[in-house]
Amino acid sequence: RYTIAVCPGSFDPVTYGHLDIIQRASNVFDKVIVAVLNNVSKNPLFSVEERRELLLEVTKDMPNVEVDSFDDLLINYMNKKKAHVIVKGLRAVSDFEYELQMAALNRKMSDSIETFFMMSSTQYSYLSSSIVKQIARFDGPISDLVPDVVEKAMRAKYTKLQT
Ligand code: COD
Repeated sequence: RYTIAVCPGSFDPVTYGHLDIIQRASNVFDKVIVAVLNNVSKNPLFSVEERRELLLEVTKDMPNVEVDSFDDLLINYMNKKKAHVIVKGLRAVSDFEYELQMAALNRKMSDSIETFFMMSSTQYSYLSSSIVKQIARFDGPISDLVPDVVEKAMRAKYTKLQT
């Protein structure tokens, strides 16, 4: 059957670590929806609209990848999209406990939905949006961590915040 997978996340902002998982998922599943969570509690650097635009830009050469946002339980969103697979990246053991809990709860809420985990490529295993923000905040080097458009958008944000 035609398999729709969802890569959910905050993507504040998208990094090469996210892109690696999205790209690899797009080689395995028929369609991949990258879904930005509109997470009010997280005090994000970028608005949902800005995060979506950056994701659209960096996935534009992946024909079976769509970008969307949601403000709901992931399971409700999955049902709405008729998607059966959640794709998550696993970086280190520290990701495991939380992901195990979420996968188990999601499964309990909807037993037709499976979570697939992909091991982070080793060169990105240390990478997270929050680490990139810490470095960019103090004008440190991030060109190996995020695509060019994202770097530009971050520099613009922090310049604005400082003036
Ligand atoms: N290498 C590989 N994978 C990576 C990397 C990297 N360097 N960096 C991030 N990832 C993966 C993460 O493991 C994650 O799978 C995904 O990319 C997104 O990461 P983030 O940091 O942008 O997003 P999170 O962790 O803040 O997103 C959390 C969710 C939005 C997925 C989660 O909170 C959720 O599903 N919320 C919806 C509400 C809900 O249903 N809650 C109940 C769940 S039981």
